[in-house]
Amino acid sequence: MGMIDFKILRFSDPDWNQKKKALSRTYLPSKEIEEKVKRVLEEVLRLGDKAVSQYTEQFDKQSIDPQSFRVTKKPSVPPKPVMDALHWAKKNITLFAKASKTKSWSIRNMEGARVGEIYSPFQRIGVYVPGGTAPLVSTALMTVCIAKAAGVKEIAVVSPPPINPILHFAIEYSGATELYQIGGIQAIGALAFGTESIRKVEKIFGPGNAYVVEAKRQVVGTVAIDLLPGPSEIAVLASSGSNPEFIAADLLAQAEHGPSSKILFVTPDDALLQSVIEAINQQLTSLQRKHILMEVLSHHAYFVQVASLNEGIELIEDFAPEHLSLQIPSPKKFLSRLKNCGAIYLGPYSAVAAGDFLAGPSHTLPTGGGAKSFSGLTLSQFYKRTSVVEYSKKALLKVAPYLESFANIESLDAHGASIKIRRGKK
Ligand code: HSO
Ligand code: ZN
Repeated sequence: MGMIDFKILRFSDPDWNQKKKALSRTYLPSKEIEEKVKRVLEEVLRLGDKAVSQYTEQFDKQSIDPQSFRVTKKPSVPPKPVMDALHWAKKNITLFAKASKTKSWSIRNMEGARVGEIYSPFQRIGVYVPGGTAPLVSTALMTVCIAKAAGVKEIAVVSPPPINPILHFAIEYSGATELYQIGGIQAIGALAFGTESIRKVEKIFGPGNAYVVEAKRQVVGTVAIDLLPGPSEIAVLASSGSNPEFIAADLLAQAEHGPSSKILFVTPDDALLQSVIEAINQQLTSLQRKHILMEVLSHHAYFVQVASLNEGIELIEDFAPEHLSLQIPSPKKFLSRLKNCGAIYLGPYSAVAAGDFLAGPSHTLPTGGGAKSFSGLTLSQFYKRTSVVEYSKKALLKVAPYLESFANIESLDAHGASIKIRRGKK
């Protein structure tokens, strides 16, 4: 084939340090997207359902009366092979979620007061499930099943119309309590502000396109959000002896998500680098989403020869990938040095697609370098935390002088008086 002009960077390149730096990313929404999102959100806040309906017509080319936003029709049960796959995924996801549960706790502090934290699930949340060219059934499972495991009572899912029938089934099967056939910025607005037909939620979860992600960012403050996941991406770090065909397949798998997906291959071994490119060229010919793959491979794919595995690790930490596949001997040894990756896959048989579909951890992960500041979706994000403090008179008296000192320093005498009044008297 050889039609693609692959971007190959080498440590021996004269401007290597510059090139290396260019792989680091910063999330900045485009001005155009930012303004459009602001306009649509303002309209949803002002006009409620009417605006949601208008934008659904304008952006999704679907004319839906607000009374029909909510999907009440029961989905048909999919064929057995689909059911079996959904069932397996749901079980693994729920197992993982329950194992990660943070328990309420308390200790005695230095003066003997009891201090602790209690966790309670959100009462009402919203989950965005993208539509588009691929019905992301696994995304429904990987958000809603976790909410369910956390004990969230009301799980309102929004998804752009028309909702694929299997996706519809998966949303209900995961435990959604409401489903609305609305998508895009207007759906995020509806969840955040509430409309006549959709009650406002406390927190919004789920991935989406650049507009949805920006809309989530803009409603922070009105509601909480999980994270800002963008187009999928993968980095693979490999050394001599690893399987170029497996590597090529994993790179292509994440690249097929969309034209702005990113892929990064890093190795000290130039021969392996060449074999991975060859394998990509070969595998590409038989894949369906070739147009997307070609776009990603030509514009957002980097094949990097580093001087050593150490340099490779540094580079990956700086790139902060959503997924990292480690194709090196004893990969676990490197885990303590990898802190900026959404999810790490160890060894040749940990196909990233297994994690995408059913391994257990949520595939909603930080992208675009966001892994430096954010973590992937976990059970704990479906909880709120409240601290609890309980003093006895004895414990309070022990620290009364300190409390009164603070009150003096901060010139807040009512604070001081609230301590004094408890002193002496029974
Ligand atoms: N790779 C995507 C998740 C996904 N893959 C859904 C297939 N379906 C984000 O990690
Ligand atoms: Zn994927």
